[in-house]
Amino acid sequence: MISSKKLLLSAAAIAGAIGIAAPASALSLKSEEYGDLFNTFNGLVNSERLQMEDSTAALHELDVESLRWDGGSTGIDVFFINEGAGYRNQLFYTANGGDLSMIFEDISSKESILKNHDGPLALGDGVSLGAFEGDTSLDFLIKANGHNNANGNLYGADAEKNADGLQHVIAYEYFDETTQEGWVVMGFEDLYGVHEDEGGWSDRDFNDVVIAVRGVTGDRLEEMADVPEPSSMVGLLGVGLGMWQVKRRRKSA
Ligand SMILES: [Ca+2]
Ligand SMILES: [Ca+2]
Repeated sequence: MISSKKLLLSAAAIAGAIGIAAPASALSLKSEEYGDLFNTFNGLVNSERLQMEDSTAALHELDVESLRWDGGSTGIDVFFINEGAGYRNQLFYTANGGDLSMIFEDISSKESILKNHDGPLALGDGVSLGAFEGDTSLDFLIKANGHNNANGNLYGADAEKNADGLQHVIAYEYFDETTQEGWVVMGFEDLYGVHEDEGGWSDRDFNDVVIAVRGVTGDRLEEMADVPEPSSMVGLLGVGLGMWQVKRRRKSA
């Protein structure tokens, strides 16, 4: 009989041999130390579109291009919250614009909004990226359907670098009063182009990959002056910002 340890070792060896990341399930946001955080974050994910309403005043939208390591001694942990994707997306990060490092090789799950019977992730699975040195800017990117298509589009925080020139990432800050820790909840859109209402093929729902990240901070959007409105965010925002949008539209009409 083969011991479970041997099985794990051989799985890791196979993963290494064919060049994919080892199974990414070292951490779980459902474990006791995190209290109810998984449910809190998962509750922000609507099955149709990612909507994060600022009802608790704990959520602030962040400028996704400003994300950086918060300098904490525990490093950065990334947790998978949910996916509403037909694609099997991959998640990467870069530090200070360096090489892409993989976080999740196949973001699909038996438990997610758009389930996959052979999806490898459990909701809440997490990976530790470790700590960094000095000021470290971080970009989180998805490769659309990357598990099935090595040439899938990469979508990160810098919209100009995305194939369609649109923003594919949103980020919200969440402060957990229980643990006194800051989190960033991020949603990604995996479809190319503008919304179908504008003649495109995308639903722009930003729930194709949803993650929660500990150890990262960023600049709040509402505190930034002279920032051009990311037009791609129309319809994604909570009630407060939605109203702001309506006002802007009226102004410009
Ligand atoms: Ca899926
Ligand atoms: Ca989508």
